[in-house]
Amino acid sequence: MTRQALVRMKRLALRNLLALCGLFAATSGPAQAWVERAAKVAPHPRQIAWQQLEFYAFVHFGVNTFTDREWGTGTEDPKIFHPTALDARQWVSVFKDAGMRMVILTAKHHDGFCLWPSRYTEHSVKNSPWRGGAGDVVREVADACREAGLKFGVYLSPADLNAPSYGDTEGYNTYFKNQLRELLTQYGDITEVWFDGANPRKEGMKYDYFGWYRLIRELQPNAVIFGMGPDVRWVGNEGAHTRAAEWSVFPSPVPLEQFHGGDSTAEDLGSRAKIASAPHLLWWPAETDVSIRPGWFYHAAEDAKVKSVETLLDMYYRNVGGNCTLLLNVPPDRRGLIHENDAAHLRQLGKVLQSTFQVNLADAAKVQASHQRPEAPASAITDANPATFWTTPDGQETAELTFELAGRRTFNRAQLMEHLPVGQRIEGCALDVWIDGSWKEVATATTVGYMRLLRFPEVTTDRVRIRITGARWAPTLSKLGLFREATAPRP
Ligand code: FUL
Repeated sequence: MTRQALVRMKRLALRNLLALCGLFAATSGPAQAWVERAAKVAPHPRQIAWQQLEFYAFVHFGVNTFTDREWGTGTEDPKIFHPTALDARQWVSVFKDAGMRMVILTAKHHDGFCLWPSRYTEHSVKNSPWRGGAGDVVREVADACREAGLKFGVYLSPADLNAPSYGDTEGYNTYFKNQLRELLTQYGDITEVWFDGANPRKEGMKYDYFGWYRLIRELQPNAVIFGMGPDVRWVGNEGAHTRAAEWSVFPSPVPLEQFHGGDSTAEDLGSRAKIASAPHLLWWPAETDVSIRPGWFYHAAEDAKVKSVETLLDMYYRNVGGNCTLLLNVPPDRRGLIHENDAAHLRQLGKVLQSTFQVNLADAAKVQASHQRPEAPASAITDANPATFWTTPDGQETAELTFELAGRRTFNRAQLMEHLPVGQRIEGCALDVWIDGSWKEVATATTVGYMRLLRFPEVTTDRVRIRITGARWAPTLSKLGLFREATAPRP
């Protein structure tokens, strides 16, 4: 018998004994084994690197910018694409000031117009008056991102209303892969490839999803594939609505090799009930796409409808702080610039984020844990090293952690992070503060995942406590942050 098998047997024996005492009665048996399995589904390193980008820009730009439409028809004359002052560095400087770490550009939207001079169609910037037909928006944005240290990704619409082959499965898939190859080989590192839901659909058209994925893995192995793809899930709506419990483990009817996305619109995607009946469990984490304006493309009539700094900040807390990444669309105008209103809101947002999260008031705190492992002690939560983490012995799914701060501190925001390389585990947690001689609960949450941000009225104390009230398996934490958002309303 191997050592591992022996440990497993001992664990089972202990569980049975505890079950006899009634302690584990509700969580033992095959259902619990499946829950344990879900808790141990681990992300691919490329998915972890992607999640760490947290907040990034979506850029919808193309012929629709000039026709004032949201969906083009494919019959637009390329000559209408004529930005007068396009400056990708201006876009990227606004995005960077907002705290964003990547830009995803609509290289091609459903109308088929290409923002790069593709060899495979005449329907592109090369037949526009912009830069005398010698311009390449994809290149200018990719270069500006690289210069500023931001990642770059591309949106390539599976639907193409201009391509004569659209509808002819074989011909169109070849055309599509040729264009994908251009984007994956001519512009340096691509961090995310974005495939939307393939609307408008064409009768009889079958997409060669697995051929696309093979090409991406071959040419850009670190890129994640969104949507109709295996790496990143659409959160399920375009209104930045987040679930109270956002699980990155997704129940799938098929194994990963056969997976090309699934319906992610239900409110409950990953609860115990959902995973219990799932034939396969996949790491498929959520990305939220939402626009700073009502539309995805720029419309002058929406200049006064740019979301307020308060709304954007609230979306940041709920999404980045709710185990999703936030892909915020900011459409350039007809000049080819980010409009002054959008730029002002984004820069203000960046200032608030920067000043709030600059100083972690939990740094240098001393931690006591009800349970820990010698190789994963609670001190790892405050050691400012994201690679180290705390966990409990196997079979221990609740715990209490008490933090003695370096002095009395005033804060109104808390940040919890799990150690994702071993899976997502926490199902419930609470934050207490020591006030006037007793513990006072200030916030509770369900899942944590990559990051949970908690908001509560300002408190001043030198002691806080985290209670892990439930987990699918031995819970982990790699970080506690305590912060003060100065602009938040006072209690
Ligand atoms: C959808 C598209 O139809 C919209 O135009 C937009 O690009 C949105 C982000 O994805 O599927």
